[in-house]
Amino acid sequence: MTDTTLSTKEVAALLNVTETTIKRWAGEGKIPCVKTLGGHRKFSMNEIIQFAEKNSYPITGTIPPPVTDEQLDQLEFGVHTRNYRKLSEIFFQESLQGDSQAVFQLLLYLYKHHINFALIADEIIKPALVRIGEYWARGEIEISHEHRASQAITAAMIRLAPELYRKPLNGLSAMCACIEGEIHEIGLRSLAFTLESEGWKVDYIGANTPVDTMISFIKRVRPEAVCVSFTVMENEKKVLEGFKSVGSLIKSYGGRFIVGGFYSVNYTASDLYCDHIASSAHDALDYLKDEFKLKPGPKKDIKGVQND
Ligand code: B12
Repeated sequence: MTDTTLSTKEVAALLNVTETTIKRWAGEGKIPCVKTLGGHRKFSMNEIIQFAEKNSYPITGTIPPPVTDEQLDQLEFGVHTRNYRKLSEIFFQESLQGDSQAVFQLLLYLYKHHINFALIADEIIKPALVRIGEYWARGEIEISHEHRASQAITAAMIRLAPELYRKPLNGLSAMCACIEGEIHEIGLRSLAFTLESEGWKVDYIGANTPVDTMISFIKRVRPEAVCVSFTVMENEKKVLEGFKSVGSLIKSYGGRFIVGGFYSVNYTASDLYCDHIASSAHDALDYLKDEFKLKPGPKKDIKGVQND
C-alpha cells in the first residue's frame, strides 16, 4: 500500500483535533512519528489511519493542501465565497510547482467542500491550464514546466478517483476516448469523472485511440453515450472519415455521439457526424440529461453549490 507523509498540522486537520493534542499523543507514544533534522514531526498516513480505526476516531477532516499561510487564507475565502477565479489562481500556482501531492490535496479539499467535479474542471482546472499555455506561448515558462504541471494534474486526478462520490448507477454507460494521435486527455478525464459522479458507468479508453479500436469497443459494449475528444488536428481527412464511421455505428443502435475538446469548436455537429459538440463538462451533462430524461445534474450556477 502506498503511504503519504503528513505534518502535525495535517494530522490535526484530518482527525479534527488541535495540533497540541497531536503533539501530546506523539510525545506519549500513542501515534508513531519521526522527527526531521529541523525538529518537525512527520507522520505516516497509514499509521494515522490504523490509530484512528483502533481508537474509533472518525477521519472526518480534510487535509488542507500544503500552501502558504497567505494562500490558505485565499483558499478558505475562495471556497467560502465560491470564487472560482481565485481558486483557479491557487490551482495554477500549485500545478506550476509540479507537486502532484499538493495538487491532489488541493483537488480533494475543493471536492470535499462540495465543489462538484464539473465545476472543478470547467472553472478551476481549465482556466489554470489555459493560463499555463499562455505563459508558455509568451516564453515566461519552459515547455518542461508545462509538461510537469500536466503530469502533476494527471497523477493527482488518478489519485482522486477512489475519493469521488458516485450517485447510484443510472443504468447508462459512456465510452470516453481521444482520437488517434491525441494526447491531451485532462479534459476527457474531467468529463469521465463528471459522468461517473452522476451515476454513469464510464469506460475510460483515454488518449490516442485508433478508430478501429473505438469501433470494435462500441460494437461490443454499445454504450449509450460515446464521448470523443480532440485538441489537435493533424490529418483532417482521416479524422473526418473516422468520425463518419463512428457516428454511423452509434446511430445504428440509437446511442448519442458527443465530441469535445479545444479544436472541436471549429466544426459543426454535422461536419463531425455527431449529435452534439460540447464546450464544457457542464454542457455535456446538460445535453445528456435532456436526451436521456435524467434528473438535473449539479448546478452550473457559478455561485451555486452542488445540489445533490
Ligand atoms: C496541458 C497541455 C499539453 C500537455 C497535455 C498533457 C495531457 N496528458 O493531457 C502536453 C504538454 C503533453 C501537450 C502537448 C502538445 N500540445 Co498542448 N496544451 C496543453 C494546454 C496547456 C492545456 C490543455 C488542457 O489540458 N486543458 C485543461 C482541460 C480541462 O481543458 P480542455 O481540454 O479544453 O477540456 C475541457 C473542455 O474542452 C471539455 N472537453 C474536453 N474534451 C471533451 C470531450 C467531450 C466529449 C466533451 C463533452 C467535453 C470535452 O471539457 C473540459 C472541461 O471543461 C493547452 C493550452 C490551452 N489553451 O488549452 C495546450 C494546447 C492545447 N497544446 C497545443 C499544442 C500545439 C500541443 C502540441 C502539438 C505541442 C507540440 N508542438 O508538441 C503537443 C501535441 C500533443 C498531441 N499530439 O496531442 C495547442 C493546440 C493548438 C491548436 N489545436 O490549435 C494549445 C492550445 C497551446 C497553444 N496555445 O498553442 N499539451
